[in-house]
Amino acid sequence: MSPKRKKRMTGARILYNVLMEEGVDVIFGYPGGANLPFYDVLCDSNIRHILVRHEQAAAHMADGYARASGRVGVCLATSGPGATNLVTGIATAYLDSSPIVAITGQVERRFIGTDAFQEVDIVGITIPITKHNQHIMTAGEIVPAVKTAFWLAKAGRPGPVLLDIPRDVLLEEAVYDPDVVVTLEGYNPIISGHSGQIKRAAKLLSGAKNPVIVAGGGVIRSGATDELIRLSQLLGAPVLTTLMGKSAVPPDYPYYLGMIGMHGTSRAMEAVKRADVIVAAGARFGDRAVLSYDAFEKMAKFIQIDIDPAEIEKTVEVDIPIVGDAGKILEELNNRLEKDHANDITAKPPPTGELERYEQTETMGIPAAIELLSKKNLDAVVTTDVGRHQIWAAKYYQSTGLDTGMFITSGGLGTMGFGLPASLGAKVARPDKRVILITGDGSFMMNIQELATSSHYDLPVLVLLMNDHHLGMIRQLQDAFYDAKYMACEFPENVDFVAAARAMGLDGRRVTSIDQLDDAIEEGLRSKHTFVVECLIDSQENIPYRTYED
Ligand SMILES: Cc1ncc(C[n+]2csc(CCOP(=O)(O)OP(=O)(O)O)c2C)c(N)n1
Repeated sequence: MSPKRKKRMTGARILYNVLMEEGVDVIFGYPGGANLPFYDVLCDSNIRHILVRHEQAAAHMADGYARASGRVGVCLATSGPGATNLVTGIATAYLDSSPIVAITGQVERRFIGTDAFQEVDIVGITIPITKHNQHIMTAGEIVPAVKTAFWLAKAGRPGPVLLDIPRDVLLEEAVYDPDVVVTLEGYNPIISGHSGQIKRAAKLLSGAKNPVIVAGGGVIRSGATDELIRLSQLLGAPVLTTLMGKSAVPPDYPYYLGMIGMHGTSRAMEAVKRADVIVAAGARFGDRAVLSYDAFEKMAKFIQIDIDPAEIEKTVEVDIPIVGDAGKILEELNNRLEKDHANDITAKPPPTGELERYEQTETMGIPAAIELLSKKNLDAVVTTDVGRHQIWAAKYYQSTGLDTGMFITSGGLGTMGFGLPASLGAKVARPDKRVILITGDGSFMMNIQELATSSHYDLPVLVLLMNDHHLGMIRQLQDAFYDAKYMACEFPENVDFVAAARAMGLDGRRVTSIDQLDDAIEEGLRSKHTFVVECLIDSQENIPYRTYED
């Protein structure tokens, strides 16, 4: 069915046509009374629909799809509880700057404001967690609203947009005009950096003794890796990343020193402390990355590159702010350095020594399991959940098969339950790639129902489940800060995750020692379906936390 141009049709049909025009090939959704008119159109359409088992998962799938493909992910829910179930997924995408469009059904216009059945003000609820949201009150508004939504989701700093459409707007007729041009006066994201600031930055860097580069998620979103590496090589500057910046540079890049911050490597933190100039690209100096704002500010001169002017100096005083696209600015900065300062800079050789490695032991611990998987150097997209396993994965998953942007994690909101649906969204986006999920028993349970979605649509993911029968991160915090008084952090051994996978048409293997793990992973890699490798973790090894002083 190809979209018809300039004809009268229902709002639902208009919505379908404009989504087609925007190149949407898949929607992650769940039906209800308020969005059924749209499902009626989707019934025999060219847009693939993935029926999830919980709307939260639809939002995470759209997010995983967006991160793995660089395209806009789309999720769909009904009014009321369907819409509120999307909220955690929308907030997750917002905090990690992931472009998704969420479409919600709404009660009919005449009922709005009457506390009608399944009425909720989802536009009001999502104001602080969307880049933009909108009530669509007539069918004639659908085309400009959808075009605006897709443009805004991707323009400048990416993020989620929500469109709320009453049921009767989907049913009423209007003229479909696909040629409507949308312009947003006043919203013009700055792409190229200010040339004067770039000149100043080049001058500062050319005189720096120990420049370092911190790469955040913005480097990945902007595709700035090549220019970042070029800058690092021009200066001989170490590259450090934030959690969101992991996979911005290849793990075997000789100047790469790992992650900074609370869970960073010693070498990265030493490099930061030695630095006289720090270039932060697409990194927002979050509290977990910086550790001590006071100490951080005194350390070095800062050059901050960010597409979002709101991020400049939000937390750290900056000497040279440059607003714009990270890739574009780094390119301009590199050109400037080569043109004006070629004789002033001598690139330092790459730092010697190994990236922090985990010494593998016989114990079935999380880092040992992750290192074993990492050493296989698989060409894979890796997603994680939230907890100790996430941090171990960020530290020790250093596979050379990890492409830029293919480490997908909930860094900003820290959403347990993100991993499984995000991995399925990533698999939909990248069927050519193997997808691996590293998760914990707490997080996995939060969206475990999506194993049924994986089974239904045959979306294979290798799941490495670290079952320590604990909310390990909580246990660790109680260990460190509450005199080891453990409360509400232990789960009894009453869930057989392999059996749960089998109950949903999949398979898996439970392993109790590290020497069984390799076999189980290999079996999972051979499987054509999602395979759960449940590792019974016998240690309560804490992740290293560092303070600024460490
Ligand atoms: C939705 C949600 N609720 C609560 C938390 C707080 N929290 C952070 S980590 C964690 C424990 C995670 O446990 P698990 O998934 O088993 O991972 P582990 O730490 O054991 O590796 C909790 C409860 C959170 N991040 N997200």
